[in-house]
Amino acid sequence: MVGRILAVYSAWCEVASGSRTYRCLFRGRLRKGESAEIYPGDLVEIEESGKVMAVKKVLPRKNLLVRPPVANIDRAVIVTAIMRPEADLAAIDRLFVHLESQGIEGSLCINKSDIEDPEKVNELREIYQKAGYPVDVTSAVTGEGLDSLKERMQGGTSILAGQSGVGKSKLLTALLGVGLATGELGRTGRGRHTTKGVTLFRVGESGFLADTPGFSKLEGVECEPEELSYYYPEMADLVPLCRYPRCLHKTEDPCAVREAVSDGRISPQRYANYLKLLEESLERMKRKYE
Ligand SMILES: Nc1nc2c(ncn2[C@@H]2O[C@H](COP(=O)(O)OP(=O)(O)O)[C@@H](O)[C@H]2O)c(=O)[nH]1
Ligand SMILES: [Mg+2]
Ligand SMILES: [Zn+2]
Repeated sequence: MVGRILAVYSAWCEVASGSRTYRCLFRGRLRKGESAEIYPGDLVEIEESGKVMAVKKVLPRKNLLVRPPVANIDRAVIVTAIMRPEADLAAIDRLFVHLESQGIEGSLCINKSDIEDPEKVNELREIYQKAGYPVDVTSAVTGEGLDSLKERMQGGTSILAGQSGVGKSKLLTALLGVGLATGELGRTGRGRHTTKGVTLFRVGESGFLADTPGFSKLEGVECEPEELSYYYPEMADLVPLCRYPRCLHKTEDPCAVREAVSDGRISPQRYANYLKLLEESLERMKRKYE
C-alpha cells in the first residue's frame, strides 16, 4: 500500500492512504538513522508487520523544500494583501520565477478582501490572471473565497508562501478548521507527541497543506539571464519569435516580448519586475566572472 507521510516522529510516522490515516513504525534500516532522511510529504510503501503497520520503503521524491523540510510539493499559494501590508509585486514575481524553475505550480491568493479596496483587488487580480496564474480572493476573517482556494488544493500537497503579515497563519487555521470537522486530529492524538518539523493536514478529499509556510527567505533569483523569460508564462511562448537568438527583451529591436508589452498583452508591472530580476541575474553573472 502506498501513502503520503503527514508527520514524522522519532520512531514512527503518520501516513495518509486513501481516506485513512495509519501510524507506521520505522523498522530495520529505516529505524537506524535513515528515518532522519524521511520527510513529511514523502510517499512511502507501508505494510502490516505483525500487529502493527510499518514503513517498507520510501519512494523517489520529485522535490524537497529544505526550509522547512517538506517533500513532493505540488503547488505553492502565494498570499498577498493590497495595502495592509502593501503588496510587493517584485517579491511575488521572484517567488513565481522560483516556482517555475522548480516545476512547482503557483497561484496567487489576495487575502484580506474584507478590508482592502475592491478596485485595487481587481487590478491585482487582472495582472496575474493575464500572466496565466489562477487567482483567489479570500478573507480569512469572513471566509470569503476559502471554498475555491480549498478546491485548488485538491490532488496534491500545497504550501503557503508570501511576506509576513499577509495572513498565512490565519488562512491555515481557517482552512484547517474545515478539515478539523472530520475529527481526524482527535483520532490520531496529535499534540501528545512532538513532530519533527512540518505537519501536513488534509484539506478536503484529496488535498494536503503544510502547517508551516515555505519559501519565506527567498533572496536573489538564481537563474541565467537568458533563462529568465522562460519562467514568465506570458513571455515563454513569445521568446522563440524574437529576432535575436539570445534576446534579453531589454533594448533589442525588434523583440516579440517588448511588442507584447507595448500592445498590452503583457502587463507593464510584470515587465518592470522582469527587468529588475534580469538586472539581478546579470549582476550575479558579472560577479561570478570577476
Ligand atoms: N481583516 C483581516 N485581517 C486578517 C486577515 N487575515 C489575517 N488577518 C490579520 O492580519 C494579521 C497577520 O496575520 P497572520 O496570519 O499572522 O499573517 P502571516 O504573517 O502571513 O502568518 C493578523 O492580525 C491577522 O488577524 C483577513 O482576511 N482579514
Ligand atoms: Mg504566520
Ligand atoms: Zn525579445
